[in-house]
Amino acid sequence: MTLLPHIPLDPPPARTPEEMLDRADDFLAEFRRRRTVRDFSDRPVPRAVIERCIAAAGTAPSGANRQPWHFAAVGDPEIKQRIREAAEAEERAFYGGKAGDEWLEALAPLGTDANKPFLEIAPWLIVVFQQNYGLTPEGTRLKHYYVQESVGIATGFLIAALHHCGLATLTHTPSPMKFLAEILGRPPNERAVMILVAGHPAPDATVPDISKKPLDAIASFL
Ligand code: IYR
Repeated sequence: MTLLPHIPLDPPPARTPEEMLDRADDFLAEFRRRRTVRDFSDRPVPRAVIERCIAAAGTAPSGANRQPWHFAAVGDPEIKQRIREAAEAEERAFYGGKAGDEWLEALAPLGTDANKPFLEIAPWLIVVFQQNYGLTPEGTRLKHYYVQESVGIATGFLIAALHHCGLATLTHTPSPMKFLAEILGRPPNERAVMILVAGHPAPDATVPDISKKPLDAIASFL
């Protein structure tokens, strides 16, 4: 492979320390309001909004810039119904004991169970796939690097973009989730990693009263 042409950086506008702090504070305040939501409204969300948010996710850094992700955005009620049925079947086994006592105890404070009505109520299910290797149209394999890390970063961008638009999200991980690639007809190099449920929260949505670790518990400065 040959070196790509290198072009001048289009830099973000330079900020004074005060401006940086203001912007960091605003960003922190915006993201402190992000909550994982399980009560969704069926109020529609324009496809164009979801398209832009996925495009934002696609700007994420990735190993060797291989961009090892695919986002399948499902708005079709029949496909959502099939996903709900398959996910609830897995979840009934999970909550019925497969998860093990320790895991179920960890989840008990959150009040989750095998019922996943949001999979049909929310306007969009964005199924995040990781591509373990690339496949050219001719069927040749291309090696991908740091796939989990790259897809994790891109998914973080997606959650941030949706939140920035005023939408609620839920990172839902039915386990196992092989059924997603089958229902959505994805190729053999892809594996579903989560369903990102996206939409407006229900007007009466509630969330568990959790707290986040303080800065000194998550960071050290040296
Ligand atoms: N997949 C289940 C269980 C679940 C697991 C974890 I870890 C959570 O933080 C929340 C739920 C479900 O989605 O209900």
